[in-house]
Amino acid sequence: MARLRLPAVSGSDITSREAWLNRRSFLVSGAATGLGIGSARAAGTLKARATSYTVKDPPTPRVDVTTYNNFYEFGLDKGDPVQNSGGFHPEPWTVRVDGLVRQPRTFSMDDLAALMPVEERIYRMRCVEAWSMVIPWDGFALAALLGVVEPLGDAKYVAFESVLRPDEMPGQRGGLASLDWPYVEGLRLDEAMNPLTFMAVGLYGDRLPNQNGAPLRLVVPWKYGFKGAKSIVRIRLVADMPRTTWHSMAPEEYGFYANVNPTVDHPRWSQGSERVIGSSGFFGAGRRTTEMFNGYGEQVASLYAGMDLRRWY
Ligand SMILES: Nc1nc2c(c(=O)[nH]1)N[C@H]1C(S)=C(S)[C@@H](COP(=O)(O)O)O[C@H]1N2
Ligand SMILES: [Mo]
Repeated sequence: MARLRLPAVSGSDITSREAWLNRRSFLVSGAATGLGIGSARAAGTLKARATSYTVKDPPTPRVDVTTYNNFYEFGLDKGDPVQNSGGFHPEPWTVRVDGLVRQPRTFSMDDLAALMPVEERIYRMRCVEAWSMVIPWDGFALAALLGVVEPLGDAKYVAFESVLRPDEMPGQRGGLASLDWPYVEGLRLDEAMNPLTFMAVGLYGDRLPNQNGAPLRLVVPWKYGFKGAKSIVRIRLVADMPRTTWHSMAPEEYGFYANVNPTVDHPRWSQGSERVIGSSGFFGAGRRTTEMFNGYGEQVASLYAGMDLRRWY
């Protein structure tokens, strides 16, 4: 880590999922690539359209965005993904988009580059562990991609599957604490079609580093960060709510919806405020109040009209 940090003694750190996973020591569970976007361009630089999506808070320094990560396929500690992902190969890569669609299709990253103009979006990201960042992503709206495959009328949910490569991902080779691989996340179809829902292929104007989910990852800024599956190989349109990784691991702690909500605490910590990563300072500084829907209520609250968000957390 290039930056000096406070010792990891805040409540959100000591009760993190990592510590919890280690305590549980449950049994080991079970155990693709011409990325055109960027590769056809000069030295990894994405030519993104300027953003119309931005936030008041300053962007988190790039060094923090790329060294403080959650990507359990590469290990449980925040520094593990950058440390252990050097042998991961995000090129060549394909993503299969199928299920309840009229035009199922396998896209190479070159196909995506040709179909999807890249734009920048500066989004807030709030992890369920009560820390946050502001990240300048480069990518395209998921709705544009789904439009290409034409969802059928009976499609109600979208499932996102991360890559399974135990040879390149040490966290998938088991150990005391392991998730059920591959990592799967999901959205309701109307959430997936919301203009905010984004497929990132880059950050800070360069292709995604391995540790941030190269070459393609989901970003859903009004939901907890775990909804944003990394290194996606398959997107499936389905009729029923998909079985998602964290929700099936601990349903009472990680809801399917996982909308950022300061009034619904995690059973083991408050969600009322968050530690702002990259902000230096003494105790008390570097925290902010957590906002309903992470500040995106105007764009997404109507998706949940009439729903009890305490029950559907
Ligand atoms: N495949 C996969 N995707 C994942 C994770 C993971 O462990 N595996 N962690 C999630 C969590 S908990 C968060 S907070 C974000 C972190 O994204 P970042 O490291 O790019 O900030 O990725 C999410 N996507
Ligand atoms: Mo997270």
